[in-house]
Amino acid sequence: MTQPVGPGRLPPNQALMPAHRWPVIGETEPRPDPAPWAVTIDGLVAAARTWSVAELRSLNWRERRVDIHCVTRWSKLDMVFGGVPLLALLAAAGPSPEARFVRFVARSTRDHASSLPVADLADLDPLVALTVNGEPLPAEHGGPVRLIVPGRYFYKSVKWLERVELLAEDRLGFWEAESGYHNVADPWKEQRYVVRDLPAHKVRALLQSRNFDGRDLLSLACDDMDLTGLTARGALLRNASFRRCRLTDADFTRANLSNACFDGANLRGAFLRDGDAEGASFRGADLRGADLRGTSLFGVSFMPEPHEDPAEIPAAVVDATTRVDSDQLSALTDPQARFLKTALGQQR
Ligand SMILES: Nc1nc2c(c(=O)[nH]1)N[C@H]1C(S)=C(S)[C@@H](COP(=O)(O)O)O[C@H]1N2
Ligand SMILES: [Mo]
Repeated sequence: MTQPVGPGRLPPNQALMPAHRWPVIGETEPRPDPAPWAVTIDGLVAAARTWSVAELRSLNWRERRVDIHCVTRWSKLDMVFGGVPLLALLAAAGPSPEARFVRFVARSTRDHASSLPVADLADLDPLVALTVNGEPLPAEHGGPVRLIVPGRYFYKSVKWLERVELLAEDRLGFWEAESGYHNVADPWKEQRYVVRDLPAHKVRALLQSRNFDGRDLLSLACDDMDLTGLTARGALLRNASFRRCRLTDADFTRANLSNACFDGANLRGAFLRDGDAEGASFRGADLRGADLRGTSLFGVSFMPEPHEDPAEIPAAVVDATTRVDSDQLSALTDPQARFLKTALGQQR
């Protein structure tokens, strides 16, 4: 069941996850480490401080109702997180005047991290969270302790927080550096990605070759083009736009298409296998004969959202020749899954 959402609760181009679902995004567990859990604040502070989880529990406990918005276009409203305000911990450590950024480091095999400007902390009021909806945070969702940053895309909310470092200069976090995620991440301004600027002549040559194999083409814009037979195997096409393109028989095997837009594109017979299409949009796209097996479809939209005009944004053309594994349906919001299931059953 999707509960009705009042106006102004969902940032642009976000859709609600059903209440009972909370996907695990990115890392699924912390780095194995026998050391007891502790959160340390260091860097440009008067006195570095460390708190054990038990100590955190005994500090200024606060419960906070937070709406979470993932950059891959799903949101969950009214999550209640419990923990200690980051500002209370910072006050105890005493940031130096030259500390302008705060970096959050996870107990993670890849040293997963993210950062915020110190100047934004008073407004955002992040929480060092230990519980969700009254229960301890499950490990896959960042337990025993994660950061919650209200008012930012959820990638700023680092799971398995163990270090808070005050810095004079910013250091890009994991997603911000690796995936072109926007360093501010305000969902109300749709600050999802930075735009990678390729010189126009390079873009032209690339489009003429119709070969994107293995290329990093974040946010590439190629609306309204004839790209029949394009090969884009393993290409990084996050946030790319292919609106109304001819992409018949295109090969996007193992491509990263998260948040890409294929609205109105002709994808008949295209291979979209074994890739990542989280948050992508296929509204009005012709997907007959297309193969999406093995591709992650979290938050994908195939038909207009309730607030959109179906005359302007029609539903995708999907039938029994479109190939999707049944377990991929569970990654969709309820209305999208219902639409796809019905359409897949149609013979033509
Ligand atoms: N340590 C760590 N924290 C992380 C990530 C990660 O991969 N590793 N992914 C981020 C992203 S992109 C999102 S959307 C949220 C997902 O949190 P969830 O798995 O609890 O839904 O965690 C964020 N924090
Ligand atoms: Mo995310």
